[in-house]
Amino acid sequence: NNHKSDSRGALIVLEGLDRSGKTSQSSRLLSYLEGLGHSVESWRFPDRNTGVGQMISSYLANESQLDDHTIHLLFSANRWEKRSLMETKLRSGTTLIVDRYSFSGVAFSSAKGLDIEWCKAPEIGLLAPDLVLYLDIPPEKAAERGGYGGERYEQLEFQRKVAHSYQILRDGSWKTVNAWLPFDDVEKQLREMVLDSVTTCQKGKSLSKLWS
Ligand code: NYM
Repeated sequence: NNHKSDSRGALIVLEGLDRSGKTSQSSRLLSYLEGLGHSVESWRFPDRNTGVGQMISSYLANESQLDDHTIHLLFSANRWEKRSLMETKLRSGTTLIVDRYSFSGVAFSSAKGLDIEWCKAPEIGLLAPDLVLYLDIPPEKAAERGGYGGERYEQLEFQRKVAHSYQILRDGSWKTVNAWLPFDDVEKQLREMVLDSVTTCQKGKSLSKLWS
């Protein structure tokens, strides 16, 4: 194989509780990498723009009721419907900063009591991230930030369970950042980690699949 053709964009995922700062940090990272001249896009899951995404959105808004397993599979399907575009973008050299991914899927559903292995199963075969950034914040501190909307899951008691699920899911490859530090400090730490991953993927790194 020609190693030059292995150069690609990085798949970077931000995970964390609601109100941990993922969305704001994602957009900062996007501008940062753009400023350095990289090809980069900001994505998020759930992607509410697809048909499946609209079903998810109405569930989250409490406008529809779904069995816990059913909504879990919809979240997963929402990632599967974007999988091939994701691969095309990465191979064409575009870095993707993704706000939530399979780990949110497993963390939130298993926090409801679903079996963790069952939750992971539909994620098998999706692209594995090159970097998972965990924005770590105690649930109480996240709740103090206010701004929980009226959506499902946005309650302190449930967020505590999600935090516990994330703890079980986290492995040594995740990079954890203390997300209750001042925003600029968090941003600075994230920049370094992201740049490192982008450089590694540029040099050539094979794409792998979940769940590894
Ligand atoms: N969520 C998100 C899940 O329960 N499963 C998933 O697979 C994903 C991607 O949706 N509280 C939950 C976490 C959030 C909610 O996400 C909406 P956001 O980032 O607030 O739009």
